[in-house]
Amino acid sequence: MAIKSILYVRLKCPEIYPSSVIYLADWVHKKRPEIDQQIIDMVLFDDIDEKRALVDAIKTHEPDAIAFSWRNMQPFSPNEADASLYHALTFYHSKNPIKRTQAALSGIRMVLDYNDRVKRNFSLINMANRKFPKKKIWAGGPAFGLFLDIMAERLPEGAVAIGGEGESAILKLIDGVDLVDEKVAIKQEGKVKLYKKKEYFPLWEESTPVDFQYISKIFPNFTNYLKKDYEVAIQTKRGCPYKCVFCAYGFIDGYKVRYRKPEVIAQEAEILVKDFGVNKIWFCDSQFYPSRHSLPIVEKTLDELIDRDLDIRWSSYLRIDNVTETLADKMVRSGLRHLRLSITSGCQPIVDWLKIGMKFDKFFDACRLMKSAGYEGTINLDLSLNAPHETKETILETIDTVERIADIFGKDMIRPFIIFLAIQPRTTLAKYAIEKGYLKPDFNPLSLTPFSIRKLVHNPPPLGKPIGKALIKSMEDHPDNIGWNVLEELKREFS
Ligand code: B12
Ligand code: SF4
Repeated sequence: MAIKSILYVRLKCPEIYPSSVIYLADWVHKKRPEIDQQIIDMVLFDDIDEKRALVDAIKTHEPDAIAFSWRNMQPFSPNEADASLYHALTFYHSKNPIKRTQAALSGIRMVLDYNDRVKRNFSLINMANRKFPKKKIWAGGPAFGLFLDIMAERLPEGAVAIGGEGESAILKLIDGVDLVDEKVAIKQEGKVKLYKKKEYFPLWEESTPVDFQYISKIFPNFTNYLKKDYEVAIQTKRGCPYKCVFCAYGFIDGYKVRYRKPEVIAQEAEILVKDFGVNKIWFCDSQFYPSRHSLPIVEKTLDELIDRDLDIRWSSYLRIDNVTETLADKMVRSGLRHLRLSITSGCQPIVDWLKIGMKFDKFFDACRLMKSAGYEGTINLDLSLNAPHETKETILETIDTVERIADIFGKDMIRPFIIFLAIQPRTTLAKYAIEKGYLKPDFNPLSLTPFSIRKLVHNPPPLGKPIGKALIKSMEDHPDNIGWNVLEELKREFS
């Protein structure tokens, strides 16, 4: 059957700009302009209204294909801002039985909510298939990147699940072309068949600014994301060349960095700013400035933004260890507003073991360059205390490093942010955890129970307990300044 119309269904997640469906629908429109497209966003409906809203949209638009886009599969991230981490730590480390019981109950409630959301999403997809059996069912998005096989098991018979970037796969689905060269999973006769992607999408050659006028027509709720100070996402590249042992982004996006053209990125930003009133941007790359190889293109991108004199404030996942004086200056002048620096540890041998590829002498120089370039935003320093090989001494070294960074920028500007290493499948850390016996070889990263959560967070003994306790105490006593208080507590305890 030739596909003439597509309804994109953005499945519910905590509210965030829906870049997946916007980039995808724009791409399809440019390559197959004859296709009639519509976007419906489940974020904007109450749980109770989702099914009705979807059925109404299908009846109104009568699409040939329903393309579900699913963002998060792991809502639990083991960081200080996540209440489920507090409940898990309190349950395991608190001496107060009342608090432990409360934590257990709250933890169970969160797990039930999480499982409920996953069930609701699958049930929407299955309901659409049951009620409208002639329509093609496609499902993709970040949730499928790491868990394609597990997710495809729960899709209806004949549905196609797409892992990772979707541009070439969706055109093949539209054209009815064989999908054997794409990262897809197809469920047939109860069995899931998996295929591998042969070639990544040529991002450079194919880059064009999103046609937001078209997007506003097919996505009536687009305006919801254009409120003042709403963070709109723009992608500037895909891929990251590093292989940090805990990170799965290379598996999702590839290790080769592929760029969008700098002038295209700036044109896209300009349209958003001038025609839609956007003033806040997140460059949604795995890594905005991966390495020195990227320097010319990253500089050119910032030049293009500066030349357009756009009133924007931007942020991104960003490494600064390879920053130059000129780049620091251009970042600041183009509107860099917030730095989130994932140093993970402040101890060089630990950072080396984690294969982060960062040297602290260069990192301190980079901090000084950012400061002299006039950077005045806040800085989140992501710290994964209790990484493999961590000791009391390495934690004290980390605290010392954080204090040195604070000396450069000023203590008030630094926010140490405690985020434990989460064990993601297909990473070296997962292999290590299995070898060490923390995890079973067949661990299910998607099974969230109070017991599995504990295993998926890397916080083993003997340091697990003092770190857990320091964190609980700081979360209770200093909710506005958790990171510094955890570090001070551990400094007292370990010195
Ligand atoms: C940037 C980013 C963020 C930024 C987003 C900033 C912003 N304003 O947009 C921030 C820091 C806020 C963030 C937060 C979180 N993130 Co995040 N984030 C990313 C990152 C690096 C890029 C996502 C992105 O925007 N890509 C650009 C868009 C265009 O690509 P895309 O969405 O993947 O869409 C493409 C394909 O998926 C596909 N596709 C999508 N839908 C469909 C549908 C069909 C039918 C088809 C054919 C194809 C298709 O085609 C699209 C175009 O190629 C990814 C990792 C990665 N490298 O992909 C993680 C990622 C998406 N995040 C993830 C998570 C878990 C989170 C958090 C829950 C973490 C937390 N607990 O705080 C929160 C959730 C936020 C929310 N409200 O939902 C996970 C999601 C999957 C999972 N494992 O659960 C990812 C994949 C990382 C990981 N750990 O695996 N994140
Ligand atoms: S630099 Fe960032 S995106 Fe790249 S592998 Fe390391 S953690 Fe992942």
